[in-house]
Amino acid sequence: MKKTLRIAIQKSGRLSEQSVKLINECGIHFNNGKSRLKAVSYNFPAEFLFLRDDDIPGYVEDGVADLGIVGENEMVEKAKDVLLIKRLGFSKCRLSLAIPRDKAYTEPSYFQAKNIATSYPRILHQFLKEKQISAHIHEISGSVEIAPSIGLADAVCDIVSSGSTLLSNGLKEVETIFRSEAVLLGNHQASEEKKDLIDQLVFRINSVQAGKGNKYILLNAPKDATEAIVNLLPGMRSPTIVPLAMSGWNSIHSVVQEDQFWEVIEKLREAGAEGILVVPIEKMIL
Ligand code: PRT
Ligand code: ZN
Repeated sequence: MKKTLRIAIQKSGRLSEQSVKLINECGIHFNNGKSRLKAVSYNFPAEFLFLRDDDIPGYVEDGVADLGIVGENEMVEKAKDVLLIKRLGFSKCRLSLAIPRDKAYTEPSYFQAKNIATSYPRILHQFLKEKQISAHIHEISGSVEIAPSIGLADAVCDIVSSGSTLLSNGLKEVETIFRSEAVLLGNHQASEEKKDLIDQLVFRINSVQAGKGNKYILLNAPKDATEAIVNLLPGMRSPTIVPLAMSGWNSIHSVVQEDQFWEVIEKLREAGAEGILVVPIEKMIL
């Protein structure tokens, strides 16, 4: 029987939509009724388990799932024996210590003998140990941010994204102890056949990510400006140059990294480029 990859993704929460979107961008599709716990892809040998994110590292460790998508914070906190196969670049956040806004803060020794509420006792314990601070960790599973105002703790250690939750609870972020994003997890016991499927999936994810990090650029340039412009455009090998019907002009095509994009555009204009078109790249095979 042909092997099928089992991939665990969050059923409903901050990771769900983006996890499914990434899988779909990899050309893997499935029909999923909202309430279902399992779905089978109709165009890739994979099936999907929809679970709470807390359970995913354990399912992957046990081999119930071959792969899982969770926040790196969850992976480290659960401390299961899993492999981090790939960082996925979405659901970025940080785990931070925060204290009431009106308290003065200079350094981590502030937390000595304090009560800290968190859902991440393991990661917090590690930080406190490194800083040689002895504090009391009060583990709670949700609504951590209200702990100081109800007298449950002196400080919190919680996930922060925009910072507005802390702000609206009268808290200020004073130390970032962990940075996280969604990650693809695997286990040690994958068979050769499954490893092949995992490689195929990772190859597709790399192509999707590379496409997102780059733009395809087309522009027109007078022939005498072509060399200067080509020098600004490295391309995957080198830019494509096509003569325009109008004599004395070329069309130049290339790929530009997203993070260098505006800087390059400015220079291209200065060098005489006209009619610049920028096109998103869906996938880029490296
Ligand atoms: O039901 P299930 O157990 O599956 O989900 P969950 O409630 O445990 O997790 P969920 O869906 O809230 O988050 C899943 C993952 O998303 C987390 O493990 C993080 O890796 C990541 N992530 C990214 C976040 C945030 N951003 C985030 N902002 N997880 C939680 N938050 C919460 C945070 O706890 C705090 O309450 O949002 C609030 C802070 O947000 P800001 O924008 O106000 O700073
Ligand atoms: Zn959870």
